[in-house]
Amino acid sequence: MKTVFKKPHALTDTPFHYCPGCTHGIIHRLVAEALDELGLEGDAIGVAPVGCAYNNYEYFNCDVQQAAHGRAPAVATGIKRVHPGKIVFTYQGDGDLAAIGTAEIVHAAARGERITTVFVNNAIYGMTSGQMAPTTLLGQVTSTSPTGRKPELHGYPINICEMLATLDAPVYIERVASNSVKNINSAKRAIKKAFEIQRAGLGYTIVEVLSTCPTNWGMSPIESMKWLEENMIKRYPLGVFRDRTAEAKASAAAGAGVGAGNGAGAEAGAAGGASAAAVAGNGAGAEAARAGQEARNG
Ligand SMILES: Cc1ncc(C[n+]2csc(CCOP(=O)(O)OP(=O)(O)O)c2C)c(N)n1
Ligand code: SF4
Ligand SMILES: [Mg+2]
Repeated sequence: MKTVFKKPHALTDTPFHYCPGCTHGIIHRLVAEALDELGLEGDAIGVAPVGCAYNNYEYFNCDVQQAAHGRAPAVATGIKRVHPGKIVFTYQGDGDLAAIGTAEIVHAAARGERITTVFVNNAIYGMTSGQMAPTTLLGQVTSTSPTGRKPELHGYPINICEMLATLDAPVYIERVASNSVKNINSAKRAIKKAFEIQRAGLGYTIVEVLSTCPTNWGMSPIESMKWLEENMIKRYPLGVFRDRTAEAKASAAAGAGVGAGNGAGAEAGAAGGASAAAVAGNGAGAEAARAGQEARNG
């Protein structure tokens, strides 16, 4: 019999523990498919969050290090610097990344660490039973905003991609969604591209995936997909917020240091040298890259 559909090899056979309709499982699959297709499984090291995906080391068929809540980018930085030839990715929820881990993600991105972040934004703390997250929408009911999120009480949602796109170093920032076939295909393309950029040693990449939490949103799986489409995408528009792949490649080819000896490059990058120079602004190529980005940003 011809096999037309199978589990990616980069996923183990352990069944997911996620609730019905939760898109963490879809996003795991996309990461695994990208690793398979790029032949990276043996070279990948994941960093697991604290949140519903805390035990994704049971699911990914590669080494995965658990980090304390919010600290995945710092842990990934250490792993990547010790193993510059590996593909190192963090997998983080919005409570993990945008609340307790805000400092870590901003500084890892600002340093241009050559890691990839898969940011799963479901607008709520799923694991701890539905508290408000920094990404909770205005008016959204959560267990800690029972009458809806109010700006005067709870402040405004944080758009992580837009915020990180104000930094010089990131090479690739894209927001995608997990609610339709079209959007899931696009999410896969984005995750794969991020890994390819990391494999080429070009710099920091992040893919935000809008996700569902039917359990804590109090909805059926179908209603939650609809809610994501009608509410989350309005607040968190899908698209590419930064793509300096071409510029970073050109700088690398011109010998600016990106990708030239990952270990040394990472060290220099941290000190504001090679990798930062390639994407951020010490050198003609980088100046051009910055001008191009500014033009795109309007
Ligand atoms: C230092 C620390 N503070 C708080 C917690 C409690 N905690 C566990 S998971 C979590 C939030 C998870 O939400 P998110 O990161 O959005 O992941 P999700 O479950 O929604 O995927 C919190 C606050 C913890 N484990 N450690
Ligand atoms: S609580 Fe929410 S985020 Fe966690 S597994 Fe269930 S649906 Fe997914
Ligand atoms: Mg969450």
